[in-house]
Amino acid sequence: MKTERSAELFARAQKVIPGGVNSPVRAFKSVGGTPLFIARAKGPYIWDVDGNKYIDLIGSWGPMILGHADPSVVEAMKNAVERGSSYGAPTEGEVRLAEIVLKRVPSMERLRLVSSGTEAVMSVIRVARAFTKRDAILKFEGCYHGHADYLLAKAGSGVATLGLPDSPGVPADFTKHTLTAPFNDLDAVKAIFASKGKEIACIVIEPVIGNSGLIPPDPGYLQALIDIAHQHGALMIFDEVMTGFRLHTGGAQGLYGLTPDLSAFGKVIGGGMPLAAYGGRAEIMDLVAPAGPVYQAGTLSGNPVAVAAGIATLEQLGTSGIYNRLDQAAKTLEEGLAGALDDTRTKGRIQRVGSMFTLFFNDGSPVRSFEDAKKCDHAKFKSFFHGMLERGIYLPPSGYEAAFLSLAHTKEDIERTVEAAKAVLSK
Ligand code: KE4
Repeated sequence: MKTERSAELFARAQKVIPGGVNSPVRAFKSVGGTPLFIARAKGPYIWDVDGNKYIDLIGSWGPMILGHADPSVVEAMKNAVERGSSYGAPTEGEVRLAEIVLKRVPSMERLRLVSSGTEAVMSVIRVARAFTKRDAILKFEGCYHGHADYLLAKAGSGVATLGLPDSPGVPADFTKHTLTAPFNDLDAVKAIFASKGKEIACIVIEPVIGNSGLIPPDPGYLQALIDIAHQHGALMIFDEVMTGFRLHTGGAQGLYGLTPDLSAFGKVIGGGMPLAAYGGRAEIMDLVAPAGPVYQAGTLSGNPVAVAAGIATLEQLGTSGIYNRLDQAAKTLEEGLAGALDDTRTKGRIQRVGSMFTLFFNDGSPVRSFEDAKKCDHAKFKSFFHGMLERGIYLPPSGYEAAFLSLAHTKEDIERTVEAAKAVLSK
């Protein structure tokens, strides 16, 4: 596979952009090799600048649930941008998008549009702190919520100790209110609330983790967290940036029938454009300026072109049966990949919720936490990744990421992916 042009561009990019990319995971650091520079994409396919075509199982890390360059989304964006790209003033589209989201996500009574998942989570935590008048937050190992300083925290020595910065440039003071617990471990959460329950403003969680590879919650775990939070006067925040409108028309909370107090959305909601949202109960969200005193603002918040892409995407996702169709296709892929592991006697495990999945190379036991994910064979993932890439299958370049199937992937695309996996694993 010729990738000279990508290599040239990568060399050029590293002279002007840190690491040559505008988001670290794109640099192929954990799998090695030269990142592909993409020329175009359509439906389930992407083409790199050397003309190589791939079946895309990243989908821009989640947004492209309809497939790339979906005609209705392109049309909506064209119509919008011909009327101007940004006004810095309210538009009807923002109201329509908010009404669509509130109708599909019953826990949401108010929402605010912002431009990235990081901004959505950062803002929703500020509101939770204002509403509860508390400072501490509880997050979970292996969950990623964007790059706000205090969320770049790792667990301190004991499970109840305060967070330590997980990146240079984050002052220790900024993470001292960030508590961390292992995912799927209720006892750890009970211990933290027993010692610091009065200080905790909120729990923030990926209801289905996509950022350690795909890790589902144990049955009943999320509801138990909501109950513990409420017993101590804390709020429950679901970070649905990845799961929102991906797993179900109402996100993970819709899939599992749960009611968090606040939620953050991103990715799918913007249809591939820089658009995210946060929201929840009106009594909490009406604290947000200018309705209330909690400040949050954004020049491009509710951008009309991004809103047009979001509305076009969510309108298509409102078609009845569309999530079943996507789930069935993902189930077929999961079964095919599991079959490839069996046929080649490769030790490993597929974990899937809806159209998000990860192939873990381990002894086949469930991956229930970030600790479990770390124990997987990431060297094997690295060679699997490159073997699949050579066969025209573009997986996320890290064993700690979820892959995404879109509504544009055909039966043949799924069969080709499974055949490629069998070929790679039998080597
Ligand atoms: P953004 O600021 O990247 O739009 O969203 C941050 C974010 C928040 N919450 C969750 C659950 C997320 O998954 C993300 C971002 N996800 C990563 C994928 N692991 C985006 C890809 C990247 O960082 O380039």
